[in-house]
Amino acid sequence: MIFPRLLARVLGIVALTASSAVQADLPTFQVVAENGRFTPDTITVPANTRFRLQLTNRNAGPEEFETTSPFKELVVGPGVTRSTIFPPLKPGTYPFFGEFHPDTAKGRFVAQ
Ligand SMILES: [Cu+2]
Repeated sequence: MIFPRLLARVLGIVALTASSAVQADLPTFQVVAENGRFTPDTITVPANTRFRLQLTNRNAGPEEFETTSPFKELVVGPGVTRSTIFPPLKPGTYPFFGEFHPDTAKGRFVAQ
């Protein structure tokens, strides 16, 4: 039976397209890691809304962007940009840090 399989494929493609369209609409926040710091170090995000963090690493070596609550890790090589999607956050302040520069790479999301 070819038709059900074809239908499933078409539906699968539609579902994929729909979910990537939703992701494209996410609020996106850019952060640069440079000289062992994050810029900006305070990022105001909408509360109760998924969002994307896009990190560009201009350090000489790798950086690892990390939050403990919610738990997220993003390892980014030098000269590389990567992104990750955060779950909806309740209003509040959520610290983040760079695991490879823990003394200087510190910041926070402020969800409001
Ligand atoms: Cu880590």
